[in-house]
Order: sequence, then C-alpha cells, then structure tokens
Amino acid sequence: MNQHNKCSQLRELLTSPQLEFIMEAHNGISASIVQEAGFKGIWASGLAVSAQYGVRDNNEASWTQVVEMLEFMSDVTQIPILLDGDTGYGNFNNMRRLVRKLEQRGIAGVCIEDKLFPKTNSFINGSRQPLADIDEFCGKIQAGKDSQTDANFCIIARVEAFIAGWDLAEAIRRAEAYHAAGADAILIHSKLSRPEQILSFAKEWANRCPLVIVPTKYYSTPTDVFRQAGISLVIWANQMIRAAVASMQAIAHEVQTSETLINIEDHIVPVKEIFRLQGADELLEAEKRYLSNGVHHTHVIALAATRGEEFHGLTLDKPKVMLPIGGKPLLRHLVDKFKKLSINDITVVGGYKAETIDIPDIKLIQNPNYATTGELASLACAQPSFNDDMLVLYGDLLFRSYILRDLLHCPGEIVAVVDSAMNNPSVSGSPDYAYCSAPDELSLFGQDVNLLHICKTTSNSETQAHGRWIGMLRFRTQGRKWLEAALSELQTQDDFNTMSLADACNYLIKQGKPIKVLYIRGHWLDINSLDDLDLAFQLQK
Ligand code: SPV
Ligand code: MG
Repeated sequence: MNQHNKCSQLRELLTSPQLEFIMEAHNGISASIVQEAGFKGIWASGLAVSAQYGVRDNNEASWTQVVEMLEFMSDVTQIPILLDGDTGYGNFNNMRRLVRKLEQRGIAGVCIEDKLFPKTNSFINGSRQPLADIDEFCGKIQAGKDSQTDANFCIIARVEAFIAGWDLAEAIRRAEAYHAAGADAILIHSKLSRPEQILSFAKEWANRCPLVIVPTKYYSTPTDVFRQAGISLVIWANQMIRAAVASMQAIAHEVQTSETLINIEDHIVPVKEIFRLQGADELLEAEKRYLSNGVHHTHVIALAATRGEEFHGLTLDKPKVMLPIGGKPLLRHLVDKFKKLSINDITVVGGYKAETIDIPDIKLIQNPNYATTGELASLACAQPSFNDDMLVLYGDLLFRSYILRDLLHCPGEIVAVVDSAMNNPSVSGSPDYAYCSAPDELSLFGQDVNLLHICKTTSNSETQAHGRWIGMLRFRTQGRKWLEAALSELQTQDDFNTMSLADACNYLIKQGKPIKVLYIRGHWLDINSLDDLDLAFQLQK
C-alpha cells in the first residue's frame, strides 16, 4: 500500500456520497485493531496520542514525537490516517515542514484548528480559548497545500468558533475563508450535548465542501441525523483510549487488591493474541527464508522410553534420561546442547514414567506400549512430526558439541555417526558394531564411506568391525521417505515390536539405500551403568 493510495482513500472518504466513519487510534496496536474492526480510516487524535504518552493535550509532546508514533501506526496499517495536527505546531513555515514529513511517513492528511499554539483541548475552558487570526490561518492552509506533493493529500480546516463561544455567523465566515484558502474539508466542532450547532451549520453550509464532525459530546444523536444533514465524515475521536483506560484501571485495581491473577485471566486477551496482532507468525516464516545460516530447522527426535533397569533403585521413580549428572538431568544436558546450536524443535518419546520428564521447551510424546515394544516402535510414535531435516538419537547419549556440528554439515540423505576408536574405554553395555565400506583413515578424510551393517559382534568371518555406531542418525528429504517406507513395511512383520534402530538401518541398507558414515574418535557416551554416570560427569566438564 503506497502513500498515494492512502491519500486517495482518504479523499474518497471525504467525497463519497454516503456518510463515512473513522476511528481514533493512538499507537501501533490500537491502529491495527481499528483496521481489523473494519474502519476505513484512522483519526490520530491529539488528545489520545498525548494521553498514551501520559502528557496533557497542550502540545506537551513535541510534533516530532507525534510523527514518530504516526510512523508506527502507518507501518502496520493499510487504511489512511488523518492526523489531528492541532494548530500545525507553529506558523505557516512549521506547517510546510509538517506536511512534507507527514507525506514521507505515509500519513494521508492533516486537520488543523484555528486556535493559537500551544493549544488546549476544546473541552477544557473552551470559551476562554482565543481563536487564530483568519488571514494568518488561511496562510497556513495555503502553505500546507503548496507543500504537498501528492494531489490527494488532504488538509482539513477545523472551525473552533462554537467552542470559543462565537455564533453561527462567525463559524460560517471562518469556514468560508478556509474553504477559499484551499481546505479540502471543514471540521465543525461543538461541545454541546445536543447537535443543534452542528445541524444549523450544516444547513447553512449546504455542502460547499465536505463537512466533518466529532460527536464526542452529542453522542446520543442517532447517526441517521448526521446522514440526513449531509455530513461527509464522522470522527469517533477518543473511544479507543477511553476503552483501554477503563480496562486497565479495572484490571490494575483487581490485581493490586487480590494479589493474584486468577480473577482476571479470563477477562484479558491471551498473550498469543498480542503475538498475533504483532504479526509474530510472519517473522517465523521470514526466519525460515532468511536465517537458514543461523537457525537450524533440524527436528530432533530423542528416544527415551526405557526405564534403565541396570540402575536398579535409581530408576524406580524416573526413567534413566532423568538421572542427574552434575545436578542436571541427563536429558537436559542433551537438550541444552541442541539449544546452544539454535536447534529448538525437539521431540522426546517417553514411555516409562514419562510424566516425570519435565524438561522445558520440548515436545513430549509417549509410546504407550513402551513395556512391550522397542526403539523402532517408539520412533514410529514420532512419525507424525517427521520432517525433511531430522536427527534421531538415543535420549541417554552424551557427546561433545562438535560431533553435532559436524553431523549437521555432513552431506547424505542418511548419515550415521560411527566411533572408530574401538578401544574407547568409556563404551559400556552391548555396543552396536558398525561395518563400513572403508576404515577410518586420515587419508580418506572427506571421502564417502557407507555403512554396510550394524550388529552386536566385533568381527564376522571376513572382517573386523570398523567402529561403534553411537546411536545417532541424520535424515534429509529422501532419507526421511526411505525411513517412512521402511517403517510401514517393517510394521507388518511379527517381530516389529522388538526391533531396534540398528535393525532399521540394516533393513534400509538391504533395500539399497545408502547410509553415509561420519567417523568420530571418542568424545561420546551412552549411559548404561553407574560407572557411566561418573564418566558422564567427566565428559560434561
Ligand atoms: C482530539 O481527538 O484530540 C480532538 C477532538 O481534537 S476533541 O478532543 O474532541 O477536541
Ligand atoms: Mg485534538
């Protein structure tokens, strides 16, 4: 939406044959709300903008502070904003600069009133307020009109004659002069609770140019009366700030006296409504487009369904992933490691005592049949949240960060991390030995090595194992498809419930799907015993 479009929209509101309405807003969020409610335009009220700054409507906020707020309002809306420009913040020269700056900030028009700077709100001691000299005010209008670059930018002249205690004749005299000076519309203001002054003016004026009114005081007048009087535009001038104040006063009072939020939560919008109004979703989308170097969209699936019987009493009331290491649950170490690398999309598949897994910022899902099923069944539980950039690993794994970083950079549709340090004393339990297309040799650094087989024995008839698979796999788009196909095929087999991740790898390899190997040399631990807990403490240090 460009500036020209907003100006022409405002002109249309003034010149359309039917009665139109614009609503007050005083900052970005209220402007968004007004637009969302369906209004075709916004009144940037001097009273309301001053009030949201906490100052009086006496030009206590500088004009640049007002314009700064207008920019926020204009940035989040596509409908035109008409600024209540008070007296133009000075003489004709100040008016010229104001108009140029307003156009630059995407404001569609300005209304200036024939009072003296610094002005006072029309409803405070109105009759004591001196009016501007007519000729001087006409000069200001002309200067403004001569300064605009968009022909549709609107300058509205506000006649304060009734406010200052003058009669209809004076009001008409002034309006006539301002119209002749080039004003695009006349705003006729009244502080009476009935619309007589406005209606008599409208009748006398007889549509010489569009007429604008502010029915704050004569609010009980049926809107059709304005229609029949030929008014062009009604400004609802301050209802948004008054609504906000009423709500804030009630809520502040309640929380202060009750010392709890329990009574008010249902009476205020949820935080996510604020996010929505701020356009938080758009930023998330943009991050996907522009932040691919910094933020990873890797989805981590950590398997954490088993109890860990080998820990006996320690896992009576929690699964082994919740055992503390250095005062922090094992799983928390894992999650923190991912977060450090800006990997925030983490699903944990729990089972045994899953309700005790209270790690923040993870998505916890459950394998309800954890007692009778294995790793592959747990992985299948996470299938609805598979994506094209996944990392599947054991939830009881500890490793140095560089392993993760290297894995993220390693090409391949499926990548398995294999530790070639066969004499690594820190590996306990029953390791998964990996047989690969080539051993880990520095001379091969950077070359493609494929996984051939994973099993529990360290050598077969032909060859020695090349290392230990550490229980970590990376899947990209194709790899995910292969995995999903494998899962649906394997699920039909009787022994699916006992299958491990290693079984899935072997199946994929048999199907001819390449699994790349990323060799490492130590620096990881899979927690299988009390001794491992001690070692883990060392590794984390
Ligand atoms: C404003 O909204 O600041 C106005 C309208 O100038 S009124 O307060 O009614 O004078
Ligand atoms: Mg005002």
